[in-house]
Amino acid sequence: MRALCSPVSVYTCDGSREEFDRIAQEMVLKGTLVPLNEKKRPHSFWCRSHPDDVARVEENTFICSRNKEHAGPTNNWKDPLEMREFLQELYRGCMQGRTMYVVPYCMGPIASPYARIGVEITDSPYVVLSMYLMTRMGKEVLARLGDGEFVPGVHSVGRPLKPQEKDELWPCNPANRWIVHFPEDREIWSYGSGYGGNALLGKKCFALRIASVLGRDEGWLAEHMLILGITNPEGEKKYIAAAFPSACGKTNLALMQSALPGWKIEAGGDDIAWIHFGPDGRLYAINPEAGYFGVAPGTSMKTNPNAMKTFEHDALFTNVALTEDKDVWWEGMDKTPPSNLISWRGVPYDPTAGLPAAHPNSRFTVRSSQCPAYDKEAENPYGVPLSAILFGGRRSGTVPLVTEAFSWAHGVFMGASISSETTAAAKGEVGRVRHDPFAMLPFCGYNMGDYFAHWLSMGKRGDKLKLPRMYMVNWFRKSDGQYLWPGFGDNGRVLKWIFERTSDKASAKKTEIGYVPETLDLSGLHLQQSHLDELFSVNREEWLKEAKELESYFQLFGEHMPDALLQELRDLEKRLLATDSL
Ligand code: OXD
Ligand code: MN
Repeated sequence: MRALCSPVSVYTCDGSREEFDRIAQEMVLKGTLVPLNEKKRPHSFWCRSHPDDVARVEENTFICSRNKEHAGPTNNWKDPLEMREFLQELYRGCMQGRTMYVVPYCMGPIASPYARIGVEITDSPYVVLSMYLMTRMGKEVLARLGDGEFVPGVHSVGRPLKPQEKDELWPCNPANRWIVHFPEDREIWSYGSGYGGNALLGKKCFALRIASVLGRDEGWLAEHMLILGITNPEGEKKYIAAAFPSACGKTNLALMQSALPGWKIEAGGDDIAWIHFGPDGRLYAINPEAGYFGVAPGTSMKTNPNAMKTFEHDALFTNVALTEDKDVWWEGMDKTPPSNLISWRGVPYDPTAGLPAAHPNSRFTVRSSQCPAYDKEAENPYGVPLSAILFGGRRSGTVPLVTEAFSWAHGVFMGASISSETTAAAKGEVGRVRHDPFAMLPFCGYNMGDYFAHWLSMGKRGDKLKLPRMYMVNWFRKSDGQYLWPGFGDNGRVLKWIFERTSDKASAKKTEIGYVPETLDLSGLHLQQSHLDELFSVNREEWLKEAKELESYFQLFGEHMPDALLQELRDLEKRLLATDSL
């Protein structure tokens, strides 16, 4: 890679704090990082990206399997040999004038038998700092690696420097971005972007796209899911994993403080879960990451106090606004913006201009162990046993607050049916409803139809009584433009019902689409009865439309679409059409 990319020097990261400080200091001197107020937010930095490098670029993301069909209809595909030839030219000399950093990192606790090692080569010091916060990284990883296997990844901002040329604050190459995966070779090549999932290769590229392929081949699951621990007032603890599309509240749910007294929620992970069968036949989840790369706007002491406390120190903020006294601010932190803000574009913020001070996909990057609600079991090498798996999306209509699946296959059908309104986490239009099966649309490294089949096969391998129960949730239902459900800490009420269902202690009503709560603990919450009714309502007309729409979506997968899911769809339609179905 050194011969191909021609960097000035090569540096292997040891993962120490001294190293972080040294690289951060270099970036401060260059002007890319601004140190925040030491008194208010010690050891933290503000950073702004290039205005065109602010989100994941799905249209430039490729799965280069040998056979196009193996990438499936939901991924961009290019022939791997042609792609390799193209990349050889693209990367030639791409790191001129820059340091090549070699970042050995471990996804999962170092001692975990389920953890995997990656090595990211990058010419971005911002990526090095982020990997330090987001993963276990450096010397200890090299020691574990020995001469074992790792997933190689190369990342370049795609902006070689000529001799004497002055660098930009955020070098990148928006006109020429490539996020490329070779699933059979377990390899990642990323070019042209320095932001988030495009550049931190351990996250979406490895822990989801490549790992989903590893999971298919080895009999486990790599999922876009948070992991949380929930303890009832009697001290019994269970674990829940939940899949939601990007920027739909996974971090808020994972770090939540339940509105119900006595119910404790602990955060295991906020974005990715690797799920294996344990020796007792239950499914166990580890969080491959060690940090949060969370969406900042909307995060406040009201919506997510644990997140606010997590990044009180040792945090990196990207594309948020900067206050006069060198602290951070974003929309939703509090009602009125402080005066004399500097916007994410680096200019004085003009509140009358109608533009946000922080970019909607601005982020905080911070170690998860700093979270006051951090679940120590997140370090358990064998993971935590799952009692329930939730699937959710952002849907203003049709989908009730919570529905329990009739069976594993029905739960897989629920996962496959998720649709959600698009958000700022990916480049493109915001607010358009799109299918996002298992919240994995941009992250599945192989044919999504085969992925559905893999989920079904996991259920067949497991003992029915030990498998987690599955649920569909929707915090975002609206009436007259208003959210019907308060969300955030009040989602703890839904978690309580799920907790008790998994011990067969809560009652449910059978509907055409699954079980809904007979009663939910609404103590202390004053919702209009009509709103409550609407939250749990199943409108047959709307669901028939939904089913018809799903039928045409599932056709996309042709013969890769498992019969068992088509059968689930037919059964749903039958229940909806029957007058006395229940
Ligand atoms: C993320 C995403 O950053 O899903 O987690 O976009
Ligand atoms: Mn995500």
